Amino acid sequence: RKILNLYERVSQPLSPKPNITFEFPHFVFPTDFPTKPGLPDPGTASTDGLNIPELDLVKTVPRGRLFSNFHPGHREAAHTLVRIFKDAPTVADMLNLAAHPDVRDAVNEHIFVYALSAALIQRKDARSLRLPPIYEIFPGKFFDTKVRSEAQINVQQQKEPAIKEPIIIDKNFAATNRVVENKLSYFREDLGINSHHWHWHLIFPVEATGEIINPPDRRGELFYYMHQQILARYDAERIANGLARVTSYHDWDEPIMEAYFPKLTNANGAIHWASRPAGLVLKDINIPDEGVELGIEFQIHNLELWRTRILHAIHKGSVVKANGEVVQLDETTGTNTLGELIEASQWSADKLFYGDLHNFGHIAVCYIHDPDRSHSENMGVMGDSVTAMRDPIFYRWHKFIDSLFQQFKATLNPYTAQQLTLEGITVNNVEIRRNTSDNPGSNPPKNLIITGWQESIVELDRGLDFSSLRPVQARVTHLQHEDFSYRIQVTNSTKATQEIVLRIFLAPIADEAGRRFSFREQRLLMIELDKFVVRVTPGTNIVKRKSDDSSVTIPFERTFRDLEAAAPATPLAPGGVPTDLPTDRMTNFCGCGWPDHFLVPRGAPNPGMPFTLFVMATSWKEDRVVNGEDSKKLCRNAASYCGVLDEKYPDKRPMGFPFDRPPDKMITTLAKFVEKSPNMKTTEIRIQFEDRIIRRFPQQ
Ligand code: CUO
Repeated sequence: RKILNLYERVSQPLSPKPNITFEFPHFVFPTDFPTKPGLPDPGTASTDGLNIPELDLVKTVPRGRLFSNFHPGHREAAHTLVRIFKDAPTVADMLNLAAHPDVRDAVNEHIFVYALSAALIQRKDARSLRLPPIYEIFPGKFFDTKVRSEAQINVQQQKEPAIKEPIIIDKNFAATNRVVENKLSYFREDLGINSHHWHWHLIFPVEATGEIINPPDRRGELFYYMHQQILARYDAERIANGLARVTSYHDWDEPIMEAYFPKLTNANGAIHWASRPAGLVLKDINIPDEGVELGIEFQIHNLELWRTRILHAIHKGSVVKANGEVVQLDETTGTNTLGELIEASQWSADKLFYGDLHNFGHIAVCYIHDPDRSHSENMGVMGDSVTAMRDPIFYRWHKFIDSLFQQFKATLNPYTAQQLTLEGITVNNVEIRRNTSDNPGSNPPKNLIITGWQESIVELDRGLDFSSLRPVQARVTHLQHEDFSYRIQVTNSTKATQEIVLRIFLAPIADEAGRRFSFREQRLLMIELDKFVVRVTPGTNIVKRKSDDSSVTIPFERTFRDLEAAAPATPLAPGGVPTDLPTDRMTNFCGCGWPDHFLVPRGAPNPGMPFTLFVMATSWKEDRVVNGEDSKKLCRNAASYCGVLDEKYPDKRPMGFPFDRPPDKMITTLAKFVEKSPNMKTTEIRIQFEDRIIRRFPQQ
């Protein structure tokens, strides 16, 4: 609860604050703070006589300004605060420091939330603590300005926050149907998808702070894979909506024709995120230092130069470090090395030479409307990892970034038969069954998944600065699918029980015009649905697996509360602080993970959209990654896209295996690819979208 309090109305000062009694009475702020070497000297004494660390660098991004974690100056400011929080001797000291008005009310609110969240994740002594969903902290990054006004009217009129009368969020608020790209707004503006993206970048920051010297295991490869999977999923949605797949944005002189008008504002409505009208062209960025805020300057020519150098490295098969050492781009570590280089992170082989390509692309696009800020405009949504996925250009930019990785993958030898087969294991059959527990007598057709809309409630009062007296709720509509299970028949023809990894993927069969994909195209559209280990005894085995158990998703309850299952609004204590918060209001710290409600693409109306479901068995003995004895397996819910906190990535194979590399050129269809390996199996399924509200409880 104390942590939740810290996240309440972060744009408003804590003190003096008539409506909120802040609760840290028994924490004593340590007067000798900081105690660890390496921290800045204690700064000036605060009003109540306690010393706080020097925050000048943190304050280079003033309060009230938007924050970009792709901007090196902003990142430095944020990481200075992360380090201060991490270096506090105890969690209590850290919270005390965070709650101090000279910190909480003095630093940029976005940086405050970023730094506190990052420190809570990175501190091993804070792992059991939870933080609220990012859309509750900053509703302004998710909901239309109109929602804010409506909430304000409700609060002023003292309307009951009854579940039956929440503010209704229009799922198409950003544009009309005349905008073709708006067909995909249910994906791009989804709360769970954007929360996932924020968490991913929070867990895998571009720079380490404090004692972390090594990056998380295979961090660069995860950057490639997680974003590649976003593209595969987005393309499946596009095809379902009759649109062509995303085209790479690599001709930077070309006007960007897909506009985006976010209609977002900050908590007090004073700052609007910039719109990006159609037809703008990238310009050199030359933002001067303003007041205390650090500027940024680079040319589009820099991006071109960095791209050339990176492609040079890919085609030479090696990168050169700043000290002249040559690092081979081999099949084991090459993708990871490139990921660090392209993003670019602190672990780039040579950031001066290979540059900051991906991050600066975000910056160039987010200031495209006012590249020197001569109009004093704010940045667009591409600047913030919480909002970037709302803009159609995000996908085009990342398609370009992905094309660099794909060019590298094309330099690797195709997987050999030995890498693709598993002696003694045959996958005979795979099918999908819908869960019939609600209706036991029914016998739904096999290999059909139904999707539709679901309504869920979100709480907005934490993030709206006028709402300290009354709860504010909103009802959002999001995609949902009915529960289903996989039923996989595996024959083990060896004499012993075997532990195998089952890898499940899904990909559209044909493009928007009905033309069937070649294997070269379809492999790039493969969406990972699940990956898990099972034991198979000699003979025939039936493996059943529930869709909710997916290794790519976090459970529904971590994203939303179900509308009908939701508890009544939390009563407010005198002073406006919620007295007791049910745990399902909170997102676990392991908030990284694809949202369960978006596990499968939407599909198309009756008779549905055809997809290939693919299953492959590999050997767990070979693929297993051994972690130390003290392995805690924290945050392992969504390991496929997010890894496991503090541990090695739990699968030795390249991410996306076996589809991450182009196949032998003789293999032109997926059927030919599968034919040679009895441990693989495909089946055709359909996903049928029903344009109505479907109810779905998570599986028990
Ligand atoms: Cu996630 Cu570009 O890396 O947004």
